[in-house]
Amino acid sequence: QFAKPEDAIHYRQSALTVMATHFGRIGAIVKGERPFDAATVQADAALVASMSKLPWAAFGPGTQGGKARPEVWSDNAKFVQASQRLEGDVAKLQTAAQSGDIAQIRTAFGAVGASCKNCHDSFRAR
Ligand code: ASC
Repeated sequence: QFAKPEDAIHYRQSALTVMATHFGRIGAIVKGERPFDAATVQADAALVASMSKLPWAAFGPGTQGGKARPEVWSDNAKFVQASQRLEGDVAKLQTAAQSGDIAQIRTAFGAVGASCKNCHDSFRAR
């Protein structure tokens, strides 16, 4: 799937970067730093949802490196579980975005942020 481990690392970092960029744009709205616009939040949430599916296939055997801790591979079931928690929370963020209700979006945004942090705490090097 990836010719070299570096290609997998580049791919997963890129997917996570795009995801974080669009998540951050929702964050700016949730924090009141940018005006609320439902269509913009929906577009960003849809991108976050799409991107959230991509990184995990690029953490295959032999692709250790980047900021990934060895636990990604040695405790893989927990890593997979953390990625699935994120995907579930992101799906809820997308539903909230479609509702157009800023309070729902804010709550769902917080849950996604907690999922990001949950995985980073165990699996990303500091
Ligand atoms: C972000 C981002 C993350 C998460 C995390 C939440 O905007 O880039 O990695 O939120 O900081 O705790």
